Amino acid sequence: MLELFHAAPSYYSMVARLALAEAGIATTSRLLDIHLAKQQLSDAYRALNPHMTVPTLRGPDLLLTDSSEILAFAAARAGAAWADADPTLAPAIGDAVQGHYAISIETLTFSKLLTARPWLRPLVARLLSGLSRQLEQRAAHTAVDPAALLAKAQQDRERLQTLTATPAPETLAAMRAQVRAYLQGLPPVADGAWLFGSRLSSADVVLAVLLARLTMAAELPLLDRPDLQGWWQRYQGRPAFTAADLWTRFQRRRFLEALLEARRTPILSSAA
Ligand SMILES: N[C@@H](CCC(=O)N[C@@H](CS)C(=O)NCC(=O)O)C(=O)O
Repeated sequence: MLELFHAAPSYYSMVARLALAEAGIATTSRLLDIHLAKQQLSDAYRALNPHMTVPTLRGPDLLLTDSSEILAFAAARAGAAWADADPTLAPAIGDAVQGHYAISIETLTFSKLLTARPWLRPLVARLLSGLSRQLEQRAAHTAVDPAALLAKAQQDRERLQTLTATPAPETLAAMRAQVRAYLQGLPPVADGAWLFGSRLSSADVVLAVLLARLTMAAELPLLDRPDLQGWWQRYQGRPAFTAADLWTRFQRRRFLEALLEARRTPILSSAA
């Protein structure tokens, strides 16, 4: 059985959940609390995923530590059921997937949050700089891959820089332009079809997660193409959309329930 380590509201976990659901791949859910308990930073999880991020997919002979790898795995398993299997379409699908990964979802989400609630800025700054300091202190006192902890601390400092060096509304405007250009660059979609014809593709999976996030951030007006609006309506009716638990609004109760469930996650119970 495959185990999916993920977090309920996490964007890249949703990419993995949707890819796996669309490909009909069953997994055991292993929820992580990446927000309060920060289980992704634990040594047990670090041994599994040195990037200290979710999602991770683990199987008897498999360890995938990035959503793009899980997406590619799902596409390979789906075989001819997905348009990715068509060599004439694969390059364009690959470009659409890559274009999606070039968008910093975190910058989009946080610049929106800080534009709407500027008073959160000092809190976010304190949290991120506190986290960097804690990681640096841990790195100084552990023999377990301290370089990875320092790299993560540096990443948090860079996040802080991105969020505070430029006023949030300016960052948000740049993110909106990038997302708009991405959506404009997607192929025209025929009535009743998916992005690359009658078969689903990896690009459909990432687009669905992106649009779910735009909806949650009240940024769906960026989607002004009627063909893609029709696509989005159709996509939300797919069984996998429900099965993958794509969040289109923040669900406080579910968020807290997932944190509680995460406390019981046997992170490495079946490891060597
Ligand atoms: N490139 C990675 C990015 C994963 C990622 O950034 N995950 C976020 C949640 S959406 C995370 O784990 N954040 C926790 C952290 O960075 O400490 C992927 O596609 O899997």
